[in-house]
Amino acid sequence: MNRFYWKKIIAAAGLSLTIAAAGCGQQEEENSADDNTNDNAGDSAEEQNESAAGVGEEVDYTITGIEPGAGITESTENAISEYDSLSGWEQNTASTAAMLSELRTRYENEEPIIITGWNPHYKFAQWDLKYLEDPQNVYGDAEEIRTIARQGLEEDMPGAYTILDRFNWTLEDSESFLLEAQEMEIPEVAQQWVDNNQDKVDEWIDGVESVDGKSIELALTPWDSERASSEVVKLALEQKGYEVTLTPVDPSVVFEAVASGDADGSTAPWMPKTHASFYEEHEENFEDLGPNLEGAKTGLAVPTYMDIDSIEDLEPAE
Ligand code: PBE
Repeated sequence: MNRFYWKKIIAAAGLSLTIAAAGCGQQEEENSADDNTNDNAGDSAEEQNESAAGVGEEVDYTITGIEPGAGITESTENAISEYDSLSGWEQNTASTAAMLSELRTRYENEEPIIITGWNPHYKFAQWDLKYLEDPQNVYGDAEEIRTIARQGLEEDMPGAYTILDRFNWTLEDSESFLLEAQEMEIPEVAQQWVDNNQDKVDEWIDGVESVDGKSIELALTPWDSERASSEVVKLALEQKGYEVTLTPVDPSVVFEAVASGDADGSTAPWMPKTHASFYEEHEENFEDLGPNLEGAKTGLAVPTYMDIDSIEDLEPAE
């Protein structure tokens, strides 16, 4: 892939982030409130089924998804084809901002909604949400976020390679960062995080030789979790004299760019499920430096006031 192509895709990815909340019509309010007042004692299997069938109808057999190019969008298409209970359902894709705005509105009105959800993200701290059980393991139990490097980076920039290889933080680090980022710009939160955690940064940069303005380009996906990790790694690399460019693109392009050598590395891949198809396509042509965050998760999620627990509780569309 040539550089022109990859830069063009960047523009497209940037654009998709600005798509405003798409016209996902408000659901009628009838019935929805009643479903939440069910006394557990009365929850026979039959009643559960009834209320779950009601959910399907109330959400118009639609899952509120995010960007079309996200890994979780592909996982959700797989879920729709693998679960009988989702037969005839659709996934509405627009943007993360549109999904969050729809979630906010529905939540405020205690109306049902089924979203594609993931951690690390602030939404579980902001709203009472639960993942639906996924007995067929389409989304996997736990994901990890990994660091990848282009072939030859270790020889060309051993110091940068070492810092990328060592970079890791926890789910808690990332989620408290993302909560802060509700009030501040991500680069500012990153600076604050590094100021408060210089001991961790010191472990990553320990013994690494300083360079004088060597350029390094990291590809990332445009979600806040990856903007956060990339900004933190950028600051760590800068402490050793690297000049770091961060380029947000779709997940497929992250892998293409690192595999072709157009980008030097990335802290954005989610495995073993979310980005598996892109990973497997390019696996011969990049180096996997292992997890930088463990305990990530993706799946279908609903507000806890909804009376369903599993994807299998749903009913196929007629
Ligand atoms: N996400 C967040 C992305 C990766 C980071 C789970 C929404 C996805 O590709 O699905």
